[in-house]
Amino acid sequence: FAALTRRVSCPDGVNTATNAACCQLFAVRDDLQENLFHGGLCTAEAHESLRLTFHDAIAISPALEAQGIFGGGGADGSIAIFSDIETNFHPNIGLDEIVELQKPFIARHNLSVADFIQFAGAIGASNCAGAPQLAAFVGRIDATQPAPDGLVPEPFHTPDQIFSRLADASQGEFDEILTVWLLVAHTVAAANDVDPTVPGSPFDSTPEIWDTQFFIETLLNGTTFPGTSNNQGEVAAPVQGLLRLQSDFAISRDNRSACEWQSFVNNQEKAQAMFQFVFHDLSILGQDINSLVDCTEVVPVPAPVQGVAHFPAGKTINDVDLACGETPFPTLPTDPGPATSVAPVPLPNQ
Ligand code: HEB
Ligand code: CA
Repeated sequence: FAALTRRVSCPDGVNTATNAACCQLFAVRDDLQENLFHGGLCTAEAHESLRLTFHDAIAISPALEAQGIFGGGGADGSIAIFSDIETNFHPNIGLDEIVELQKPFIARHNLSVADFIQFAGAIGASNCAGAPQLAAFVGRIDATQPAPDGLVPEPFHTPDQIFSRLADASQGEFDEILTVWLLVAHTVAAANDVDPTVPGSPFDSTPEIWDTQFFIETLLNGTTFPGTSNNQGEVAAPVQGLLRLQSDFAISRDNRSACEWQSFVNNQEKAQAMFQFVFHDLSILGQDINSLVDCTEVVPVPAPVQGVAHFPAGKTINDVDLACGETPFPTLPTDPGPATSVAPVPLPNQ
């Protein structure tokens, strides 16, 4: 069995790896943890790095290619290589910030930009308690041209638009069910630009924990807005301080996805395993997996989830907007005490 366990010693004299191509990632990981993620925290930089993986990867369209139009290269680093162009696309609003924060790291390491973006997202997510260990590959080929505009979903798009865009990007793989799996990422997320009067408004009450509160809280009846009430792509949230995207609202109640959405409530294992699965495929869109090296072993195994699935204080099953007719909503405890307001996620250090 020696061949199964043989490891190479890395030139850094400290680490070993299953493939020499992974050795360089240890230094990238340590640099990111120390100098971007504040010593390994699930803060705004981690959230934005994870969002960036999606906005780079999803910009690929076989449907455009079929019309003879360049459809983007997927996870090819174009969002950073051509940041002057792509961060001006409307759905990429706010990503200029994390792209600029990542550029010095890209400059001082030797990864392709495409590999770096996906790796930074995986390391950022690993800082969130309860997250899965996300896949890390090296060997992606960098973009030579920017992706076209119009390929990244917007929060004001309908489920039809979002489902068909994700299916196109993935050659049919990301269907309604896998779209819900991808949206597990919104458990560690906030919005800065949907309502610019309240930057950092989180999508669930635990934006630093990879738990299932996002699925619970998106299914509560909406009653309030964190700031102003007339923003494109936003609908009423159930708890003060939370921001609810119209797209999350619509997909959580659409009859093609509502039961899948509810199935994540209090199912931590599912929230880990399904996102781990879809991130693997998202992170290599447009690339040839046969020319990539799997270096997932370099990604830290995240800490276990903190807390138990619950209704926010003051909420019960009576506040749930039941959208899945097939299965009863799980029984959950309510957080004790009076209803509280959820604090914003602090903005990245400039
Ligand atoms: Fe997401 C965030 C949308 C998917 C991840 N998002 C976000 C936002 C929005 C969205 C609007 C906010 C921004 C600002 O800042 O303002 N998304 C969306 C849509 C979709 C999505 C429409 C389709 C359905 N995401 C997604 C996915 C992922 C994500 C798939 C994975 C990767 N996001 C995310 C994150 C965040 C977001 C992580 C957070 C960021 C921060 O916090 O900053
Ligand atoms: Ca959460």
